[in-house]
Amino acid sequence: MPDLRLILGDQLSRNIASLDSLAAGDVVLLCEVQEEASYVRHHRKKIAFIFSAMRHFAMELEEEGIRVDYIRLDEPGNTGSLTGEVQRALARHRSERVICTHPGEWRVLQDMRAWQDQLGIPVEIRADNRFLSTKEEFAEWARGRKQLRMEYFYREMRRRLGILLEGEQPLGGRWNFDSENRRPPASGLLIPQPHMVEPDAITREVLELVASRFPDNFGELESFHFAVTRKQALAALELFITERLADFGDYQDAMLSGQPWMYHSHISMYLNCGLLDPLECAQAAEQAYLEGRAPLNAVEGFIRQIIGWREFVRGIYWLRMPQYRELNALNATRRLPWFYWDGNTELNCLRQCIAETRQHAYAHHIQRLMVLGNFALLAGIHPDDVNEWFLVVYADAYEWVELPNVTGMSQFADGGYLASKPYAASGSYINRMSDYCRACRYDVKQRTGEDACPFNYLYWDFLERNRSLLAANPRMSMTYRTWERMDERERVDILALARSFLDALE
Ligand code: FAD
Ligand code: DLZ
Ligand code: SF4
Repeated sequence: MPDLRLILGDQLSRNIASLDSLAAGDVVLLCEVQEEASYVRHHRKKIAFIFSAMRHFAMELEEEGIRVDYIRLDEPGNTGSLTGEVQRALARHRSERVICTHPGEWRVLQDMRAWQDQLGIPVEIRADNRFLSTKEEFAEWARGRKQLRMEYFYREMRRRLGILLEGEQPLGGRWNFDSENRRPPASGLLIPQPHMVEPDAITREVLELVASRFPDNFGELESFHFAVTRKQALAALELFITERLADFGDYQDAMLSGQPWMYHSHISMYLNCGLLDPLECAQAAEQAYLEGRAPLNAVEGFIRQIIGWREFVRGIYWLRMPQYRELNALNATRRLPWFYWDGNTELNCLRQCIAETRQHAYAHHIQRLMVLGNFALLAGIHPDDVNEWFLVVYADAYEWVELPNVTGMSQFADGGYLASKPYAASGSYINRMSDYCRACRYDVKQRTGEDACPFNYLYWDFLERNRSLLAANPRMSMTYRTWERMDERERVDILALARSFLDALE
């Protein structure tokens, strides 16, 4: 009897655990299902990317001589759910066992765990071998720690993987060069073109399918240029290493109108769906440093994101789910303003970042954290709404990575378990790190008055509103002192402006 080997849309790696020791007659099942395509109303480019990458991956397996059963979304009889499609495939192939890889989301894991009883056959769920730290290793590292700090986890990962080391010590004498990675955008920066792939016949067919089946979802489908095969994703990585990595560090936090890609790598969607492997990305960057093609601050910064942050947030997700999804430490209750969907706002920084997100299903980290996330934090938006938005709009979004970044890093909804202080900032941060304020209807230098930048008064209002939770934090005490030293009249004006702005949001 052939085994049924299930591959999900974000498991498109030839070396994935569920393809290990594949026997000649085994069948590999990939299925496009309505349930996965609509559990949130994903960006249309995200759906197109995943379907096209799935179809290309299936074709490559077939070219190797592997038996593949590929179910298209519009195929007659498609039940619309993973469970239904596994059940149908078991009957079709007379299989008596399912082999899968641990999924990236809690909700899918619950389904998979139920299959054994539901379908009456053994279901083997193999550990996801594409991460550099297992769930168990992370839990062991976290045991007994009240707060988790990425920096300490990262140092252990550097040592364990032997990356950027001189003996046991960090290359260059420091583990972290972040303090050198905060240059504002200089004028006249020459930013290279991103890696772009012309859609082939398979992608074009998928684009038509998505246009007709998901006409009202968020996001544009036009000018789709993502890589959809491993070969293309490797080319995207190579282009980043050659053309952008050297400046990645200096301008990591910089934002410029009309420049969504800056010097970032744009590989998160490839990493997260399995087209690229995290260790190969980190090692490619290390090699560039050793060959003198990129400076240490850039290379260390990039490697930290991949072997540090990416693994760290995944560890937290599996350690703390399902409770983590319920957290709302700051008791934020407001609904997400509609302009997050249509971009119709006078706040230029938000308008730019939302427009780029709609167009590309991408925004870089500082846009997500210090503009889009920061505003939601200051305005007290309910974490459920913020999480839903971030899960919908980015091509790299799966709950294992989206939820800790939103609930933990951006919204401080876990009360400081992941981040030592809230990433809350006034307009002056955005002004320093971008050119957005120059073309804004608001004045970033003003704290009060009808032209004052809303980030300015919302920032102080946020601190005042959350005083009981934040004032004891030693990293916040200077800020509270500045607020308390402010003229009483100004403080009253600031809070009143914030109140009327927030009331108008609703
Ligand atoms: P680069 O800046 O070039 O970084 C290189 C790689 O490092 C990325 O490709 C990514 O794999 C990894 N990385 C960097 N920062 C993080 C991080 N904080 N967490 C995990 N991996 C990281 N990333 C996602 O992959 N999916 C998400 O759904 C997601 N949601 C986010 C939501 C918020 C509110 C914030 C603040 C961050 C979120 N991130 C998410 C992290 C980060 O913003 C993206 O990984 C990054 O912007 C992807 O662009 P890039 O590939 O050009 O990254
Ligand atoms: C995101 C996504 C989408 C849009 N569609 C599918 C699909 O049709 N079939 C599939 O197997 N996977 C899809 N995915 C990815 C899954 O949602 C992902 O595997 C789970 O969220 C677990 O991370
Ligand atoms: Fe954003 Fe304020 Fe700058 Fe306008 S002035 S772009 S609202 S930070």
